[in-house]
Amino acid sequence: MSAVLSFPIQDEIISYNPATGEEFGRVANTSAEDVKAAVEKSRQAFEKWKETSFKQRAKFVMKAREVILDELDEIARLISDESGKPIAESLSMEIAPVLDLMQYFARNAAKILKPEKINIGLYATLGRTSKIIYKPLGTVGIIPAWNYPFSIPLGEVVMSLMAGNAVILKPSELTPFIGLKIGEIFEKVNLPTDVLQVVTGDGRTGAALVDSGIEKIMFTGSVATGKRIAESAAKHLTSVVLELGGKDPMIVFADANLELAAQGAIWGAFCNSGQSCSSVERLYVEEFIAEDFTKLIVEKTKRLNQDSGDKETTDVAAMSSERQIKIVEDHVESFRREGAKILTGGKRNENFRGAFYEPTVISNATNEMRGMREETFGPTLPIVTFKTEEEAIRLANDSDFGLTASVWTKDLSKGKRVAEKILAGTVCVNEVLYTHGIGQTPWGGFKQSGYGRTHGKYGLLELVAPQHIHVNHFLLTPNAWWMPYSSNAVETFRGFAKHFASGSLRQTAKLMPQLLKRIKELRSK
Ligand code: TXE
Repeated sequence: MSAVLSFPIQDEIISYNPATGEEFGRVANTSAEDVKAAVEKSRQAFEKWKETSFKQRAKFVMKAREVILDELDEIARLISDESGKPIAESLSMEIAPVLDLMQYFARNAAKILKPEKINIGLYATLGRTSKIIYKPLGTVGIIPAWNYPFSIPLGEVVMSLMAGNAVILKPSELTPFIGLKIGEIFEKVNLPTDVLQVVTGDGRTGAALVDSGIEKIMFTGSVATGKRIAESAAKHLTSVVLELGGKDPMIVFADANLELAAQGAIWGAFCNSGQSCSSVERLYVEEFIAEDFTKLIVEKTKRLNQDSGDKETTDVAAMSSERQIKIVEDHVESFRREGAKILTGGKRNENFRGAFYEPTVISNATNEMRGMREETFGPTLPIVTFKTEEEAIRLANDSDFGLTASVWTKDLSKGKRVAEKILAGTVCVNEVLYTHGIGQTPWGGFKQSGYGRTHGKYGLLELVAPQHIHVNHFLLTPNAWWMPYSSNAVETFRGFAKHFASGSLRQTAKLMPQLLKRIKELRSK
């Protein structure tokens, strides 16, 4: 048993195929006691793993890529069956991007985490040098959601391993088999025992992992759970990265390529049935093109093919769960009640037994409506109009969330100007949603969307502790600021404040006579 942990079953959780509502399988609901045992094993495994070279770690990651490529269709099918998403998206939005991330971090982690000399300014003239080395943290706990159950946890596993950490992954209770698959992949490449463990279970298992005092938690999920985790992690001073979703705005100016913007809006709102943290959940369109643009959106939405995820031609498939569909029903109902118009969709798709909700376009929405403020996480696209650039920016920023946003215009300088005024972790110009797929770029949000970053250099730096090594190469005299103090010392320190602290060598030269006097004094003591 190396990568996958199998515990005696204390309690089970059942995973369902959301397209059919049928049972997909059962796994252990790992107890707090067994989580504790996993953490102990993880700590032991870390002691050896932290000593491995980047080259050795990369070998495991690159071999794991090969396993995924060998089992490409089987894994894509597993992702579709357990999470509900179309097979096309299992490949394009889960497997392909994470394979790219794997090769990127396998090849570049050493470069990103290379020891770094620091320019310490005038302190260097005193014969000192400083450098930073990056040390692995220990055990990283990964607690992902169910919406990208392969790419999000696997990406974080790979980055944690490349940084030299041991990992415990607690997959979502809605998609445990996909989590176990990640463990199995690393087991196949003989990753040393317990360096990666997968503990299945629900929120209680997750809570036990947070409460175990491990070194880092990487969490993806709801704001409420994120806050609970941050609170509980604080008891151990465990640091946390929180990725808590969004209510992402898309701004379409009249001078945009409207055909492209409409296609982008539809993909941004309806891919993965709208269950992406960076889904388009608010569309702001310039007033005098709003009617034509909305018509275009509705026409295109009506042409989408909704069917089960296992078919290659399915555009929009099942949602992940009944629980999620209820939130969408509730939001659409509140749009209706508050005076918005449902132009297409607006109900469950009764042609299917499972959790299917029709892609829904809504007009006459306003920022005050509940469905414009809370995360829907479903296939809905509410549209609001604006008159000026300032109004568009104000409406886009009028949200508790700030994960991603997009601006659509052919005028790129306007696009960039508006992008920089939007409070979101990522803002795209004439692009939407997909940058989680670029492993090189940071991912994370402002405001209630969470804190910390995954992916890119900043994501990797979350998984290490920078250690400062400072060396004094000049061993002839004591430091001028050491004891004993005297009037001569105080005069020197005045000089430090006035001259040395200016950062200027020329200014500091004025301090030399006083400094020599002070050193002489110290050496005579
Ligand atoms: O998430 P939860 P849910 C949003 C979206 C959705 C809502 C609820 O709006 O409707 O969240 O989704 C584990 N200690 N997002 O209920 O509960 C849990 O087992 C430790 C946005 O599924 O946050 C699972 O593995 N762990 C989002 C994970 O937390 C705990 C993606 C997420 O569950 C725990 C998904 C606890 N006390 C939902 N309680 C995004 N950022 O993309 C639960 N968990």
